[in-house]
Amino acid sequence: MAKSEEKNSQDRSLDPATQSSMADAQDAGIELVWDRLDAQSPQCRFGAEGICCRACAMGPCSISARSERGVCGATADTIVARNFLRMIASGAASHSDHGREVAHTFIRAARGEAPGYEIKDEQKLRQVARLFDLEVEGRDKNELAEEVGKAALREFGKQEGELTLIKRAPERRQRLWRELGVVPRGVDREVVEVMHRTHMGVDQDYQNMMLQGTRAALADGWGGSMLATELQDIMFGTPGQPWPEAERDIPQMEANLGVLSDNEVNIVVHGHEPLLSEMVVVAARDPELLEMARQAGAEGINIAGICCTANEILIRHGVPVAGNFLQQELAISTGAVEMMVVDVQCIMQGLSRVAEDFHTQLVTTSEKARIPGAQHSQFDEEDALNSAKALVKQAIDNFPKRRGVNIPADRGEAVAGFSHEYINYMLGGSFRGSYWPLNSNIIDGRIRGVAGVVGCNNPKVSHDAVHIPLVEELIANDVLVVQTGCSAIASAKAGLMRPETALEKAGDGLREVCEAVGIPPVLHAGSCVDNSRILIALSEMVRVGQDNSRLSLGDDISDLPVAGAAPEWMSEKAIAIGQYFVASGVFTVFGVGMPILGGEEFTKLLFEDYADQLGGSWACEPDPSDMAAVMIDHIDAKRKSLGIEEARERTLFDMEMRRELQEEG
Ligand code: SF4
Ligand code: MSK
Repeated sequence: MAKSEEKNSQDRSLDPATQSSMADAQDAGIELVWDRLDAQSPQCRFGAEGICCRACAMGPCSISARSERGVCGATADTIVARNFLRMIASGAASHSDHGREVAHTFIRAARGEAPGYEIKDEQKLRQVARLFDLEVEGRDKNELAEEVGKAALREFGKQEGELTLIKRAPERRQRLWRELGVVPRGVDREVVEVMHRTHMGVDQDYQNMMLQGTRAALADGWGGSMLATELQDIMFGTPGQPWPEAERDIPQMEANLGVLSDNEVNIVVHGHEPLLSEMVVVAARDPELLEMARQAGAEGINIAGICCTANEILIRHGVPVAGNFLQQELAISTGAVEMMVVDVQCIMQGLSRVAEDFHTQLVTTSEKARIPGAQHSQFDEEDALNSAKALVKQAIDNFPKRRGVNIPADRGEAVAGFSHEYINYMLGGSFRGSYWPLNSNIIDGRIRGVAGVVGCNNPKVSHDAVHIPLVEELIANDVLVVQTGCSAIASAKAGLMRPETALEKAGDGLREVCEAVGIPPVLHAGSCVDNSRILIALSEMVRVGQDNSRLSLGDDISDLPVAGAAPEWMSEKAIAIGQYFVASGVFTVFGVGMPILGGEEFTKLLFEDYADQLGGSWACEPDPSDMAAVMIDHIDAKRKSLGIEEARERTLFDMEMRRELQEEG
């Protein structure tokens, strides 16, 4: 990019902490993700449109006016479909392998072979055991947990039949999936079959391929991801559930680089699996280690998170969040991080280069994810607490090596951890917990609908600058927003999950409901695998209406006035999530751009035909206001079909209003 076109930190991010840390890093000559994007620009058009194939050594092939087919004769739609399916497979594999690791640890915890881990949520253990048709009455919790863990593991390797948790979906949805032949058998089987079908010379009908893509995506949402969430809740506690009863509440927290401490040992945990980070949180409270920190000149030990490991420990322990995806390098560049402990997924290799310029020790902990230049300390779940303590001790030893810190002051306050169970409790109380108040408020129009806003950051668009205006516009239009992943962190930083601030920005109806119930209009539901919580919540909204016709919002998820969005997506996991939401009946909009537009027929299938076939479809709208518009239009159309529409204007945001909101915020 020519110098005159170079963007400054204000163009690159909406977030003031990111802007100032980025400017400092630029002054210090530290290479960041944005610099590497510039070096890669202009990026390959064929890749961006999904019409590049390197599935065999006759290629690589790309589709253009000059060559409309690959060497083997593959069309643009076939190539786009292959690439898209492989993204789904990778995303589903990542979430599901996370779930598999949790299941292994779960079984060891139940057997007493993993000291430090325990079965905390017995109520949820029994609920999940019933889903697997296990006998629960009079069973010892550890014995039952071992059976649940084994049943969960079997879901990955099943060859025939149906994934068990599919039965949590509304009946009509299950029937549709059976008619289409897309009910997943076993998680691993569906991922393997995608890889087979997309091999050179196998499936060459994009519609047929996408049936398998749908099956693999459903194996993620209603399989691997849902198992990860449920087993983690049972082991570490369901957010908002009582352990002990007196502590029933959800955590208050702070988010942004400003949570790093200039006088404490800072350990940043980053990635997705909470198995080790849960133990790091425990180790950081150890009196011996705290004393050791004091002797090293620090006032304490501060644990903060990045990405979804952050979300996992935040929603259960209120541990602060240092930032979302695009802030990982900036956290190290503050000079205040003694150690960054990473597990799997969304960890940039660029971290090791930034860490070289500072005293920060970058530590990989999973056999599956090593980084040249980083220390590898294999996490041993059978000795997890001692593994965690050894890392904390090493971080303390690193504290005196600091060479000056520069931490931006910005941090946002939030409440977080709205599990499906907690929302149920908040709406209806512990004895009659139910979604009926939500349905009722949607029917009477106070709440227009519900939106799931999830996903990553992407340096191709200004950081957080699509998430925040979108969420603001949705709540101003009385749409209740549920969030996960880095999108949730964006809203937490911006104060949108702080009830008082957020309520000022909500429409009158939504504000009234949130004030009455005591929740913010933007709910943090957890990490990327916790998108499965949203599937369960949507199924509950259908079920409540089926139990009581006065509260009916139809008999399938596709009838509900809801929509989904991943405004700044970047990972293959986001594509898997998008497809399982669409296949579950949810209209889902992606920002940034989608690598399918080079396949006209394929794009039509996803953007148009799916509305009839699956009851949910994809859209792509990079601008936040356009994104809000299509989501609200969809919600209004569903309200009309349900006969609960009222003529109402959409509150449109122009630049002036946006500026005012930023200033107020
Ligand atoms: Fe080219 Fe066909 Fe080989 Fe793909 S599979 S690289 S389109 S020859
Ligand atoms: S961490 S998948 S950048 S949301 Fe789940 Fe964030 Fe996206 Fe990773």
